[in-house]
Amino acid sequence: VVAPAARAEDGYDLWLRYKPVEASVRAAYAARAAAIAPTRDTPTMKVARAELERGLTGLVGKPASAAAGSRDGVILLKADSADTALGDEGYRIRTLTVNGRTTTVIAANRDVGVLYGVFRYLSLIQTRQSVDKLDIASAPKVKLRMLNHWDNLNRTVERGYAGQSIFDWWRLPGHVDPRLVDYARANASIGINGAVLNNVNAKADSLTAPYIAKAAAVADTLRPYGIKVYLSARWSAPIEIGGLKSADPLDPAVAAFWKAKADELYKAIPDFGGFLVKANSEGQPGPQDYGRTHVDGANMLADAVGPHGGVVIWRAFVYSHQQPDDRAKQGYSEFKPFDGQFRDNVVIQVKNGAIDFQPREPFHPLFGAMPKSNLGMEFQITKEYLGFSTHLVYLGPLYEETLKSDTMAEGKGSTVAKVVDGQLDGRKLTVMAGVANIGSDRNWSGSQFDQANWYVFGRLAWDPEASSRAIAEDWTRMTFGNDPRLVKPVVAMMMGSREAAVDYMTPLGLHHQMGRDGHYGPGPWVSGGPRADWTSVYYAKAGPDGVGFDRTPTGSNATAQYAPAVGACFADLKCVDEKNLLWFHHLPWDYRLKSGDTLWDGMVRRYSAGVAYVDGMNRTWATLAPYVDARRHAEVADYLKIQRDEAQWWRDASIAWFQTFSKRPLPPGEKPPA
Ligand code: GCW
Repeated sequence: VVAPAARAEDGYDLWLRYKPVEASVRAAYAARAAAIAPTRDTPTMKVARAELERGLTGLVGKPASAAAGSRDGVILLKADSADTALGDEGYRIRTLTVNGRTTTVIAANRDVGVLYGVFRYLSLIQTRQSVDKLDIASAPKVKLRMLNHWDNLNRTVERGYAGQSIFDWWRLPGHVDPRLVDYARANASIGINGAVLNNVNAKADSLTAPYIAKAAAVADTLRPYGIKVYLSARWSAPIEIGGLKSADPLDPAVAAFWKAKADELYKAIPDFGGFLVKANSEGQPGPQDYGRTHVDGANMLADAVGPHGGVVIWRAFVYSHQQPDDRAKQGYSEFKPFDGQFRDNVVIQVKNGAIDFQPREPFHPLFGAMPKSNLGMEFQITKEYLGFSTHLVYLGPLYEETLKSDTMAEGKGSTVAKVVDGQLDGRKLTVMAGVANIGSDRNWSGSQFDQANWYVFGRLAWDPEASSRAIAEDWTRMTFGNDPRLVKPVVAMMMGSREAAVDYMTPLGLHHQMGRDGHYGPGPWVSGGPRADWTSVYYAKAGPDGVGFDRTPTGSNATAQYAPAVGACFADLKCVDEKNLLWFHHLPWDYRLKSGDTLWDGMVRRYSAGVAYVDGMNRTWATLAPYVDARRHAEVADYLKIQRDEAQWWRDASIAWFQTFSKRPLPPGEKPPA
């Protein structure tokens, strides 16, 4: 334990650390960024300018104020371009000559684009790129880039591992924690433009007048940063807070309740984003309680917010224990038949995989299957199934793997990314949502490295085709520093970390093997309880004959929910990628893997490889002490030790459990479980 030095680095600044650049390059940067031209001041222009000033002051020295063309090195912020390529939120940064003077122009059609451009410009200096001859244009490919907070009104956070909710409902609206401004800055810096403030397992209270006033105060704080506020709506609110007997979407009184509620919301929050809804899933109420459909429910709400420009984001994470079918099939079965029936302002939000944010899942079969509907992506940033906030697992490769998956829906190249950004079917209302990992901890995310997951989510929402490695490098440079002796090993650690977690938790396509309820640590033996599809044994199907869930035509036939070429490949042992093997197939313990190992031996080796990777991260991190400030270094080192022990725990427990079925010895060189 290191006693915190005064003003020690604690991670609060996230990737927006504006520490002075090295003396050797300072003059060169300062020459380009010597002054900022006066701007026309909208609230957003004000914060853009303030951020630029703050960043430059930290990085290269306080900028002067000077008109463009009056001297070299002036930065001009312009929100009056008419550049169709940039859209509402894009920006262009160029080095131009004004009156013979070198000038950097950060231009956009709207002020929020300027703000994004400012963050981009600062990041160039933060990552030590040249700002001498700039010509950069960038516009987001996805329209709504949102965080979904699963935050409860009592400030607990469902699946949150970073302290309490940052939304302090007790003190709002009278007091707005200034921390919300830093939250807004961080989000704007990566292009996030929406936040759902409350848990999808919603309480109707959040829609009462006092809470609307609180949400309005949050909205006022986030607005200059281009971030809209949304709320999760509880389906049964008309009964709970509206005094009605029913929440039937076809009951005119129910529709009138929601219309009045929408009017009330928009009066308080004129740019309110809309509703997020979890209906008829895991015990939440929904239109099916009245014999109605998801379409009836979503469209009724859509009609309430539509006149105000609002959207309804309806989650496809729907499954029921009364439905005996493979849970992996239920989302598709529920929604696919409704393609084309939702209103234009409805988005169906689909988790990346068909079960639930597992360390690895094949892409959800709904992607590509609903071309006539708006289909959004829901990733989980908080690491419910990936070791909470103590395990170092960089999620960039997980997101990228899903986004690059080819649905083949409209032939080769129909990637999930192209579904999500609307390219494939020409859709305009597009969504990428991330379940936030943010809380009241000083470092926001519970661990230093989990900040990278927030960061990469935002960057990929801006451009779903970006490279998670390049993003990891930017993050590392901005968060820790630019010394190549630091950057290279840290990026390497990050890039392999997700695969390592898959290996020590659920190798070769295994899934849902964690402890019951808490979802922490191994629990492959979990069985019984209220429902089979909440147990590990249901998913692993381990027995003397082998292991794995048969989702081919001889089993649940979930493979038939994919485009024929994709489904056929998943179902074919010669084609399926071994990383998804046991997701789709039930195989004997002596099945031969590509390596030549038997399935049993190969599984054991993968568990061990995961542990070995974490060992490696511990060793690498120890060598990086000279390049990282002491407090953050020590915290990461402590967490890596926890992760090391827990990777071993996962390996040992899993091997011990599965060996009771395989009844085979461990392969040579493998240590028996402790
Ligand atoms: O993964 C499960 C979580 C629940 C969550 C649910 C959902 C908000 O364990 O905590 O509830 O998914 O996504 O709705």
